[in-house]
Formats: sequence, C-alpha cells, structure tokens
Amino acid sequence: MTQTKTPLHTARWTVAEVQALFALPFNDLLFQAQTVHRQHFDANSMQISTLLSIKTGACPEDCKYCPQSTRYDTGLEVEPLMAVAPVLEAAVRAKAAGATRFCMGAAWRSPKNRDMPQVVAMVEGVKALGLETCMTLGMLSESQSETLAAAGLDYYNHNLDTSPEYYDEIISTRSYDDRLATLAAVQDAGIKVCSGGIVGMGETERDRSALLVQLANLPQQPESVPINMLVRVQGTPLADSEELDIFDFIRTIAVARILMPKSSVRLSAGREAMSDEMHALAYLAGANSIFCGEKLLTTALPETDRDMQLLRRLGIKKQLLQSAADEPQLHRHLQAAADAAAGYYNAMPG
Ligand code: SAM
Ligand code: DTB
Ligand code: SF4
Repeated sequence: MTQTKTPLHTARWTVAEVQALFALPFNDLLFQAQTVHRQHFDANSMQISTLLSIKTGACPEDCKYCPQSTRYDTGLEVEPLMAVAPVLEAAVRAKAAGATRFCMGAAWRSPKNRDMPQVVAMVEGVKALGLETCMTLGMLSESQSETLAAAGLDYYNHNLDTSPEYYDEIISTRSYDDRLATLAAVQDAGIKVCSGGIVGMGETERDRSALLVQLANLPQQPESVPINMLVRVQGTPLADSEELDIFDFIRTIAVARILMPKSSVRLSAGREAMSDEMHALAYLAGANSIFCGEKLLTTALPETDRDMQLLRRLGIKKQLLQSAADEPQLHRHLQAAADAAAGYYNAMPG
C-alpha cells in the first residue's frame, strides 16, 4: 500500500541554483558544506559499509561504465547467485572488521521471483548478526520491495547514475523513469533509499548539477547518497574517459552535502586511486560514509589498514553498531543455511 510520508526537505532546488554552488570559490564551497555538515552530523564520525557481490557478471544491461555487462569483454569471471552460508560468513568477517552495514549486490536487470527466497534468507541472516542490511539487485517491483521490507531490509541501493539529459549516452536498456519507479516502490515499501551516481563519465558540470537536483528533489531525499568516481575498466566503452579534475570531484561531494544535509554522503567507487589528501578533502566536504573491505563488487578498494590508519590520523571515529546480534535467530539462520548447503551438495552427482 502506498503511504504518504513527510518529506525530509521542503526546498526544491533548480539546476541554476546548484550550478551557482559549483561556481563558488573552492574554499567558500567547502566552508559552506562543512558548516551544513556540522549542523546535522558529528563531523568526526564515519559510517563503514562492506560490499559483497552475490551474483557476478553476465548482466544483460548495457551500462557503459560497468565491467559486469555481458556486452563488454572485461575478462570478468561470471559467478551465479551465491548460497546463503558463504554470504553470512562474509558478513561475520565484515562485522569483525568494523562494518555496521553489509551491502549485497547482484548483476541483474531485476531479480527473478524464483531468486527472492534465497535473497530474503540472506537479508534475515545478515540482520540477525546485528548488521544493517543493504541490497542492490536492479529494478524492483512493488511486491518485490514489500517482500524485502518484510524480510527486514534496511536500505536499497539504486543509483540515478547521471543527469536525465546525459543518461541516454550511458544506458539504453532501462530508462530514467524506470529508475525513478524503483526508487518510489522502495520508498513506498518503507525501505531507506541509497541513491547517487557516477562522475567522470565525460558529463558536464551542468550534468553533475542536474543529477544532484534529481536526487535532492525526490519526494523524500535518499537517506544515503553514494558518489562514485568512474573506475575505468578495460573493455568497457568508458575505459578511456578523461580523468575528472580532483577538485571537481570534491565540489560534487560538497554540493551533495549542501543539497541533502541529513543524508549520509558516501565516498564510493574510485577510492583506490585517490590519495590520502583527496580522501581528507572529501571528508571535509561532507562525505561521512565509505565502503571498506577487500573489494567493491568486482574492483579493488584501498587496504582496510590504510583506511583505518587515515581515519586515525584525521581523528575520525568509526560509527559503532546500534544493535547486537540476535543469537537464537542467528543460529537458526546459520543452521538453515548449512542445511541448504548440505542438501545442495548431497544432490550433486558424484
Ligand atoms: N545491477 C544492479 C543495478 O545496476 O542496479 C546493481 C549493481 S550495479 C554494479 C550498482 C552501481 O555500481 C551502478 O549503478 C553504478 O552506479 C556503480 N558502478 C558500476 N560500475 C562502476 C564503475 N566502473 N565505476 C563506478 N561506479 C560503478
Ligand atoms: C554504489 O553506488 N557503488 C557501489 C554500490 N553502490 C553497489 C558499487 C560500485 C561498483 C564499482 C565497480 C565494481 O566494483 O564492479
Ligand atoms: Fe548490470 Fe548493474 Fe552493471 Fe548495469 S550497473 S550492467 S545493471 S550490473
């Protein structure tokens, strides 16, 4: 059922207003972003998420940036949907390493209904560990959103990726409106929205402004806004894109912070190639969330030690888990996952 929600914001931003923010002197923009940041957050606190690719590659979509599209030869090893047990093991490791949220991503256009029970078991198991849960599975219908909400999914990640005007240059197999419809289904089901985009794809500053305007003017601002720097993967059509100026990237974070003052802004893909100084500038501009771990979905992340050392050097604390593991539930889910795995292996010939 569609519920009416109180919007998290009242201002509606125009592209011209946002372009004016981008045009500010760098120091003025950063000062404004840091001021807004401090009104809503502890400026020295970082939320840590860990990503796991639960189904890798062979995606039918044609997103030009993506190593997982079946249309581009990126040498990626294809993996079918993972069993529940190894997903829970990865979540246990992520929790031990200090993550508070566990994000599971699948290279799908949208989930098939036959995959939903397995995906639901993953959400329930990860939640029983006391971690926040997040999934990114492609487009969702209303009923799939409701199923995931009932399983206890906290966040759903679905990016708008770029401006409506530049979008057709990047993806042809799903429309901007398709993406907005998924965000509406997710929000209506009561799941928190994680939605952002990618910069460095050859877009203009106006496109970056228009993307942020779309996100900021959603009926409810996303609770989490990932800003990805394009990872230029060999074999994808965007492999030779021109590198974005570092300060234009930092400006994008700062403007996101100003437009969406209560949202977490996540410094997402592309961190491996960023210096410590660039990380520090991104945090000053208002980024207060990162992905840590061995990798994102298919591409590398900085070593966790390097991330943790930098946070220490900057006096930034890791956000702590809000809830403890539900031990009886956890054991039930681990047992069910082990039983399912045993059944699967017993059924294997030989
Ligand atoms: N298949 C699902 C979908 O597209 O909705 C979920 C996974 S998809 C890989 C999640 C997001 O990762 C994309 O929307 C895109 O923003 C980001 N992404 C993918 N490849 C990237 C790359 N090479 N550089 C930066 N971000 C990337
Ligand atoms: C998001 O905005 N960034 C993450 C997460 N949501 C799922 C994914 C980045 C993927 C980068 C390319 C890769 O590792 O495959
Ligand atoms: Fe598929 Fe998602 Fe990659 Fe697009 S971004 S090709 S939908 S995995």
